[in-house]
Amino acid sequence: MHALKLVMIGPAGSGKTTIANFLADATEIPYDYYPTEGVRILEFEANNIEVNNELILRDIELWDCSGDYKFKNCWSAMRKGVHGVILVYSAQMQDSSKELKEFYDYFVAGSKLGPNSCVILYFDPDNVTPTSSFLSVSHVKCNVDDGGDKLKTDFRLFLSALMTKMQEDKEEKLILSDNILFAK
Ligand SMILES: Nc1nc2c(ncn2[C@@H]2O[C@H](COP(=O)(O)OP(=O)(O)OP(=O)(O)O)[C@@H](O)[C@H]2O)c(=O)[nH]1
Ligand SMILES: [Mg+2]
Repeated sequence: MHALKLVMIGPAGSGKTTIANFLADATEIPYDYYPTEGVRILEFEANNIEVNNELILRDIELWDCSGDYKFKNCWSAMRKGVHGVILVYSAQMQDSSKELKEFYDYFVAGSKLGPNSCVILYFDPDNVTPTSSFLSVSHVKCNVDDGGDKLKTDFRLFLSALMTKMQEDKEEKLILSDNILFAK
């Protein structure tokens, strides 16, 4: 089966590379901030993902995109064939809700994906209330330093919901095409 393409996007310096490395077990500690130039693609396997009561193994292509607008001309290539989107923001930075909305509109709505195909990961070590206003998208607080296991579990839950939804959509399409064949 082809790999599941996930795009990770959010403001520059919000923690995408930190989180992506952690999820792909490619963490280099200590990690300093080096802006991502364009995009990095991390390939790894996610196993034991529950889809319709079955445990599935799936290849993941995690696109760790730069949040810098100078790479905006790459956005269409980043978005192509995307299955799910991970939005990242940091509550330690100035309010990024405007940027998040722009990323959501382009990468999620613009790919005809719904809020279920997206998750928001936010870094908030000082427990400042999240500023994001996307109520229909699930928000998951994360910290690679002390909540690592939780982050991996939350990621797995997101994959499970995403792949279940994709399977349902596929079955619905099959039923529809069968009905069309019958109607002919
Ligand atoms: N979000 C987040 N950031 C962390 C965490 N722990 C440390 N950081 C720090 O937050 C900074 C974020 O840096 P990156 O992950 O490179 O930021 P980025 O979003 O990839 O930035 P661009 O590639 O420029 O778009 C780093 O200095 C990290 O060390 C964490 O658990 N979550
Ligand atoms: Mg980065």
